[in-house]
Amino acid sequence: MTMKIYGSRLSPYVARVWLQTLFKGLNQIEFAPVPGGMGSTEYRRLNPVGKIPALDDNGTIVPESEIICEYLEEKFPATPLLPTDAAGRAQVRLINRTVDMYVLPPLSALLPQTRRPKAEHDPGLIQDGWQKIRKGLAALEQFAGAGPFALDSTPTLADCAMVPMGFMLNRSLPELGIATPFAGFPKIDAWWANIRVNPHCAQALDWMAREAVEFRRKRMAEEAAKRAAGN
Ligand SMILES: N[C@@H](CCC(=O)N[C@@H](CS)C(=O)NCC(=O)O)C(=O)O
Repeated sequence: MTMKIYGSRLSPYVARVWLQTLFKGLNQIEFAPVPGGMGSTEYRRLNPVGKIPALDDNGTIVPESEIICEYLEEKFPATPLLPTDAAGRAQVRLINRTVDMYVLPPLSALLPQTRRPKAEHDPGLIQDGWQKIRKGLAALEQFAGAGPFALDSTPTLADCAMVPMGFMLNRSLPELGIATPFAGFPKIDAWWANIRVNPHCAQALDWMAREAVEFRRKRMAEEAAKRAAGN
């Protein structure tokens, strides 16, 4: 049986694991739809939290993107994406935790705004969310290394977490009036400019850009229908 990752690669958490598999050349890992669909009893039996991604390694289920990445690092130690020294490993984990706790959650809270007509945007909510995201970005600015990758000249799991984050911020926030989310964060801004030179990052970013268009069209239609039904 092949190893499977359940969930759409448009999720920044799934995309992070995808990027790891690209860097490591793990072609045997298949990205598959959630068994039974999101919210289903079938999927909750595998992952009680119900979120994506979850890894299915021949029946061993590992949920949570960070834990999956660490699992794959241990299982496939070739082309390591964690530094060998304790300080470097801590730096990668700190960046990943900052993305997970202080950037993606406030960004997720703003996403429904991007699917509403501009006249229905809530400026207070947007400003509040943006201030929270800025705090997370300020922490990343401090924790990141000299580049060109998130730490130095070698890609790590920190890049796997930050690339999908960068995609989401730069795709969503301009629609809410925040044209250049990385302005004022010179290290992160330079990292974002450099990252596309790497073919794996470029592959993931190009795919996400294409797929996001269709996903968004469907979500907007669903949400407009829900709003209309509520009126
Ligand atoms: N801490 C989780 C977060 C995963 C997460 O929030 N995934 C979202 C998709 S982007 C999800 O599954 N949302 C569906 C839900 O909350 O029911 C991880 O790192 O894997």
